[in-house]
Amino acid sequence: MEEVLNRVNNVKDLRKLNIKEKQKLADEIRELILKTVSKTGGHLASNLGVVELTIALHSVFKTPRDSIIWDVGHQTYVHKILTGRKDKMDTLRQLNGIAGFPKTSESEFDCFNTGHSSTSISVALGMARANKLANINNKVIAVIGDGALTGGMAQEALNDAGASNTDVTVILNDNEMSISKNVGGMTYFLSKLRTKKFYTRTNARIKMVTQKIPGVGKYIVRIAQKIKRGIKQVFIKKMYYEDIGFTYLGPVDGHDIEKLESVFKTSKSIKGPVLIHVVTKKGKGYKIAEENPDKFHSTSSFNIETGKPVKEKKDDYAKVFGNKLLELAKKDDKIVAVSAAMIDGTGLKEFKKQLPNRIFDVGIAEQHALGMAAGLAKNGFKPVVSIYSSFYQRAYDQVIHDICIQNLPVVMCVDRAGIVGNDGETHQGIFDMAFFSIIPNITIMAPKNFEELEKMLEEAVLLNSPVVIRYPRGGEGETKFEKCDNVELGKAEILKEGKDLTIVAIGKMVERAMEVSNLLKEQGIDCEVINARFLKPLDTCTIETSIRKTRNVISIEDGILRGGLGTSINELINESKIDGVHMKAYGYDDIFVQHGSVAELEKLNGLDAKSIALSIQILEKLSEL
Ligand SMILES: Cc1ncc(C[n+]2csc(CCOP(=O)(O)OP(=O)(O)O)c2C)c(N)n1
Repeated sequence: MEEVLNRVNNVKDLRKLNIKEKQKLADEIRELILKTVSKTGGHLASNLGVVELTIALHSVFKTPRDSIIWDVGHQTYVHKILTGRKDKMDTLRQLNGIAGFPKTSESEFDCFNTGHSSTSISVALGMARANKLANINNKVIAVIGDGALTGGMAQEALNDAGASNTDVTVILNDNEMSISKNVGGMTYFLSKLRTKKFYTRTNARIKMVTQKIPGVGKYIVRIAQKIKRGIKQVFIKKMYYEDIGFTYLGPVDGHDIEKLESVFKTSKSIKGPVLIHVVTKKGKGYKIAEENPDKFHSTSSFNIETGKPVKEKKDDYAKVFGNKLLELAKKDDKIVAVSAAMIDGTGLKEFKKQLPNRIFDVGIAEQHALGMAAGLAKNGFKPVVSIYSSFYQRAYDQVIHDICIQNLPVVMCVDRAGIVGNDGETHQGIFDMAFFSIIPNITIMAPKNFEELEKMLEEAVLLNSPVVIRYPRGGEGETKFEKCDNVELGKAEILKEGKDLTIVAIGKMVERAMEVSNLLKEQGIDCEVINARFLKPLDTCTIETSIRKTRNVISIEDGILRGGLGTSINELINESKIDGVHMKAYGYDDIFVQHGSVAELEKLNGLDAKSIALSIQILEKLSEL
């Protein structure tokens, strides 16, 4: 029985509850999240870990006047439940339902959109500075995980905030986990801090007691803080956060609402930047997730009793990539793998198990991953980096400056390329072809199926220059292709000959091209289907010959149109001066794509086979044949 949750529709209701009721509320919220995510899929373990933290935050801070910026934003289900969206939880991550991440368009309580890691402290500091300039006295709070703290942007922001003399609060949600166990030197430091329970109590008590003394309270706090710092220096040689300008409070038990509220109240009266160190357990309250927090970081729908996925997981591109890379690395000891906190997601788990010295997990640090890979390549190794498409966005300069200008042989695998579905606009991998294709020295390929990915990887590690291989989330399509030619640099593959219409597609959209071709055949239109394989260098010869024959061409790609395959074919038509050609490009047209299933989103954007085949523009042109 959801006795308390039934009464809590918004933060005002929450603030009326006593501590016992809030504790009961926490249990009920956990149940709702478990029930929801077991059906919709989503980020389970991170949300179960922040139930008390979120309750305490909304109890003490006056949201939405005070702003909470959630780093990554995958842990905001509790926040959504408490801020008026409880009844929409069954629509979580579904098309037209509530998003899995904060969205300013969804609620005034979502004060900033997030999805990518390590941005919250910068944004919070910007907001706090704006408040200061405008004489507005509202609080700004960044909630950041220990994983997200490994990101360079977070470190840059801490550096700036520490010396800013600005009232900004950073809440470090430390659960010792990124998606997997957190990595890097910062984790050693945090584990030392975590054990210093003594200081929490001292800190909070000094402030609580002394601030109650009228007149001299503030003065005493300052002296006490100085003494406290002195003591701390004796026990913790380098009190890093205080040294760079923060007042450090903690560590606090992140599942004790009373303690959390107490430390948050204390923090409100402290001038300048404050860092509150909160220790939580990922997956808290659901034993199966507590024991497997990495598996339940992000999950598809599952059975609550057993924790088993509803649909058995089939092989996917990431796994095929990981297995093939391991096979190649066993034969060539110059091959090394690089991951930015995504060993499991990118299929490198087995590689790590079998060749632990030849894989580097650098944390949520895509810029560093690529810079470091450039160094490995410069000194004679063949680094293969696997990063999700949308996360390459933040390492663009490293691709240009560290890798491509020096023409270094780094293989950049772009996982989750194209539409990823329910994670929504921050995660859709639709920009990579456009932003990679304009960089000199780079080769860009995309496989139509698993077999072609393996062949492309074989080819990529032999090339002595930067290579991108992009492939989608999940498995290959249903189509069994009759052939899979060996991969030859810059060579496309003609899958079907025809005389009326040339269809050029790349990557997973090659299957779509075959479907379109079959549908059009029923209408008497004979298509030539070309698997481009390479976006760069494009096989202009094969494509031009086909266009000259059919005089009608369409391109299909799972990326933003400008700068992608369609743009390249249009350029080819113009440069080769092929007159009287009807051309239409199918892809995502100048748009950020929302959340929903991949199939729904493709249909919505006119990219399913039926929509393409029925596309009025094409049929009009073709009727002239
Ligand atoms: C730039 C970027 N790289 C990778 C990811 C994928 N990712 C999402 S959550 C996460 C781990 C976050 O760990 P932490 O901040 O500690 O939060 P927790 O889930 O443990 O609460 C990662 C790597 C991302 N969202 N953004």
